Amino acid sequence: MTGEGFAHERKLAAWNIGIAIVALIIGSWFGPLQLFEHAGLDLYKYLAPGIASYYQGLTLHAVLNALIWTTFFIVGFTTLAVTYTLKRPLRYPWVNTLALILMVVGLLLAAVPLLLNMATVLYTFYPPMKADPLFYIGLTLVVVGSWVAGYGFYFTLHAWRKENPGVRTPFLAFATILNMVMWQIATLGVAAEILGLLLPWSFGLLKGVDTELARTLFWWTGHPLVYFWLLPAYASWYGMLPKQAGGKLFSDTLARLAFWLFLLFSLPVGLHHQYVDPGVPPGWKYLHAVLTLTVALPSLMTAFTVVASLEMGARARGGKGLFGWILKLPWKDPSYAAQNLAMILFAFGGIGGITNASYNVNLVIHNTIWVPGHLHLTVASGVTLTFIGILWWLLPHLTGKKLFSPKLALAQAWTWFFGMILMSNSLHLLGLHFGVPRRTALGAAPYNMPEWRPFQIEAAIGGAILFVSLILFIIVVVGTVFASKPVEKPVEMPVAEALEDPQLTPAWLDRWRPWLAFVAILMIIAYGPLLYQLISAGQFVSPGFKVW
Ligand code: HAS
Repeated sequence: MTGEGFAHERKLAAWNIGIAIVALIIGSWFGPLQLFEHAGLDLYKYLAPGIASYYQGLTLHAVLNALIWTTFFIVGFTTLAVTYTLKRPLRYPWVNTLALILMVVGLLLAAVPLLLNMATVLYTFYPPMKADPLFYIGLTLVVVGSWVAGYGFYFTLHAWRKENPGVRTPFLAFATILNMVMWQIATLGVAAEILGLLLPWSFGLLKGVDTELARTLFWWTGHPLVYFWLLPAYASWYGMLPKQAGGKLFSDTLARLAFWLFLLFSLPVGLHHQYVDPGVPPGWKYLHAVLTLTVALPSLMTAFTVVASLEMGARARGGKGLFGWILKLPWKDPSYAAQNLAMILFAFGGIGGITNASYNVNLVIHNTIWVPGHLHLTVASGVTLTFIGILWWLLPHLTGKKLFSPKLALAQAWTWFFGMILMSNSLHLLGLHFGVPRRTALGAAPYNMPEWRPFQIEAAIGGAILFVSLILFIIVVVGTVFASKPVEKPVEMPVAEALEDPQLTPAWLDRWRPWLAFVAILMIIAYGPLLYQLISAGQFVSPGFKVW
């Protein structure tokens, strides 16, 4: 497929990615406002009139950025990655069209209560905070739509395998489809939570809810959710970025192994979000802590393989010395630079993640503003800045128009980078040293301490830089779509070749059944007895609260 082929697939991808971009722009608008509020500068009434409270803004920020931007972008990106690298159209295009319709209807339904302040429950929607039923129905449809998109990809892969017996699945198709499989298993938890507890409760059919059971089902989904965001970024780092750097994928075998390990270990780890929950016995927390440290392994493998691939590219471009090669990477290409900067920030976010996973350190930072520090280095930097970098080739690929001002796109990446450094550094320090709480309108809190102020100002400066970055992002996107000249020749998806022929990759790294069986066994061990215990001791008594 060239930049001009597969019209239906390209249209589907364009819709998904267009919606994702709008969600990112609206959602990100609230981020700097939150940091300004913490530093004592409440700008909501000027820049977000109509928003009832800090908490409604925070809910919109997190739902739009963490759930909507990511899910729509990932489905759109996967549509292109699968069809481009399998070199065939979708097997049943109507399945993926239906998926898009379900996701859009879900988004619109959820938007109503969100905007009317009837679902100010933050993105984790922990009960006993209670939202309007439309919010739960809307989110369910978005998730179901993403499942249906997944089915469309599986049918397509199945057809391709029949047409190409014995051929290794191209890496990008393999990696992005694996992510959809992982997502389907991951979202069983939140599906059970919403359909079995929250929706009947919000309709008044259940008198009360069991908050511990609901949280446990939520985190069944909640942690693998972060790998659902991360794996497409990794797919780009492994399967595209080396090409953009003039190199090759260092090891197809290692890359695939890392993805299988993610499928296995990203799922049974949710309890590391519940170390402080009294209703979960310590043995289960210990098991999930061990598995959490295991899931860091494929990320460490990724750091090795990706950096090796980039180094090969830089050396092919004349790079020399132990670190001198880094200067020969294509830093002037905004698509490349954004992704490499994302990678650097992610390395620090990952180290923070390993810190969080350690039970005793977690007790210090849990529910403090350290956690938003961590999540902004991971999902808001490692993932989002990578997706933005992908957009800088993807928009010209989809629209047939040149990127509007590569210089502004480059400035966007660097401002995002520096803004996130200032913001995350101060949030980490505030959480660690002072135990400053997260998810709190700190500017209005009577206990806001003078010694917090310098860090809050640092975070607000980071927020201001990020605000500039957001404006640059809007200019480049709108300029490319509406005001740019046509490209001279279609922009191809950058697909990196592997150093060794992928046919030499062991066949067991291209077989699904044994891995899926391992996943089922691991999930039954990690969650089966605990869920049995929680359900049989269930206390469905808590009424709902509308806090803000
Ligand atoms: Fe996390 C909380 C543990 C990764 C996101 N995490 C969160 C929350 C979010 C989030 C959103 O154990 C908050 C949820 C909430 O609202 O309550 N996290 C981990 C661990 C990892 C990890 C062990 N997190 C992520 C990723 C995320 C994400 C990825 C989003 C995409 N996290 C936790 C824990 C909590 C938590 C606890 C609960 C905290 C609490 O108490 O509430 C690991 O997977 C991280 C492994 C990663 C690495 C980094 C590898 C480095 C690479 C880059 C190499 C590049 C280089 C640069 C070196 C070990 C791959 C090259 C440069 C050149 C120039 C070439």
